[in-house]
Amino acid sequence: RGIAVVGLGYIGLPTSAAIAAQGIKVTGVDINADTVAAINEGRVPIVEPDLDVAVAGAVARGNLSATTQMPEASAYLIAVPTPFKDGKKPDLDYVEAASRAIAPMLRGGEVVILESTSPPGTTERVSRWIAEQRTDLKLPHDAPHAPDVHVAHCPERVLPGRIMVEIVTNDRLVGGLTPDCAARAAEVYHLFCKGEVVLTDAPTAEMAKLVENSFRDVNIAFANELATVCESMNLDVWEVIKLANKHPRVNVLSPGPGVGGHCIAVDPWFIVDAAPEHTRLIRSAREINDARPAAVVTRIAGAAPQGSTVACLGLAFKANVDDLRESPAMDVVAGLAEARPDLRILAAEPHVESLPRDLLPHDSVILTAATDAIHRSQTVALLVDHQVFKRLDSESLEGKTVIDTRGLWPRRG
Ligand code: SAJ
Repeated sequence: RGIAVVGLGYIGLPTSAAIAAQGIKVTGVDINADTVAAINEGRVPIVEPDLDVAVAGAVARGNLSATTQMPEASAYLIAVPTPFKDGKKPDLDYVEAASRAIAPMLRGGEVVILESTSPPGTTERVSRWIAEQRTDLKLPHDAPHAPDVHVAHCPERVLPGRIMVEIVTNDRLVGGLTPDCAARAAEVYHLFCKGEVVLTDAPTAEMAKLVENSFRDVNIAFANELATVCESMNLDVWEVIKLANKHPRVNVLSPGPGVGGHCIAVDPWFIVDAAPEHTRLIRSAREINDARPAAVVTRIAGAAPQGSTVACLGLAFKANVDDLRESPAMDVVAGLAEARPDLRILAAEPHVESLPRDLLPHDSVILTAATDAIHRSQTVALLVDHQVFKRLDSESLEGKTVIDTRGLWPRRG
């Protein structure tokens, strides 16, 4: 029996490909039949450097196949989404569905590993969901000394844009419901990880993952607050940060138009939800970062003359990726179109070919090339620091009002 990876998204598919690259049989499981069909043809439904080659190779060699039916396997890796429901509660429905789908396939001796970022206590719930369906099996939450099935948490830590590298090189935390569960799960990671595999208990691993992303969120919020302060004092925040970072123990992150993606803007809420009375700083950081797109809209709207044309460069959630979901740049463009219907907005995003669906209702927004957008606009707002935008800093920006939310271009006179 091989390894089953449940959920073939940004984590599950690269993980499947990385394990299959070691010559191990991997079955990827997804509820989306189109995703399954694409993968079985060696195609990749998401864009991530080097993932297409890895998947095509693994499928061609017969080490990776995809299915909508849960298979029998010796190890199950759960990599399904854990969103924050209606902005209020962690949504564990996908984890529960995956656990319940795995339960009937178990014979004893398997290890079930939760990779999805989850609130503390979720790994134990996986064990309980399985136990509810399989009263014939001993699960580690109530039979810690001799469980039939081992259950552990191993949070994913890869950075979009660098996933295929980091999935192999990153250190991994493996938190077991028992020490034996951690040891069993670690064996899976030793198959394909070159980084250190560190063993701990499940709630500590769950919390450590949330801390990693909250640490980054709080530090970005600090940078964003500095940006607002410096703007009010007419100081160049980028210069201030560059100089402060000359101190050997200071490393301020970069301000921007907000925090996007599905992780850093979500995971801190799991900690706030778990301990609302002790999380003033984490909550404030979230609020500061969430307020950024609207502040950028106000800045652009204040600079753009009535009836003029504005170039908005970048729609992706961060530099050098094509992912537009949960993107502050998208929020800025949509917010500007709503706040200033008199403006014509020329949006440029080199990673997409047509205007994203979310912007279609805004008639004043048109997708075009960055050079064209700049040429036809009086006001230029840089929203994403894509490398390809760096070299646009030339005479083309001469005489225009430039709002560089990422500090990509040197400040002009
Ligand atoms: N951002 C800033 N300023 C910065 C750094 C980032 O405004 O100085 C913005 C980005 O533009 C983007 C957002 O923050 O909108 C998040 O980008 P990111 O590159 O910081 O992180 P993600 O969401 O792509 O990936 C994070 C990573 N976590 C950490 O670095 C602690 C990754 O390792 C995790 O695996 C991933 O979340 C996840 O899946 O949890």
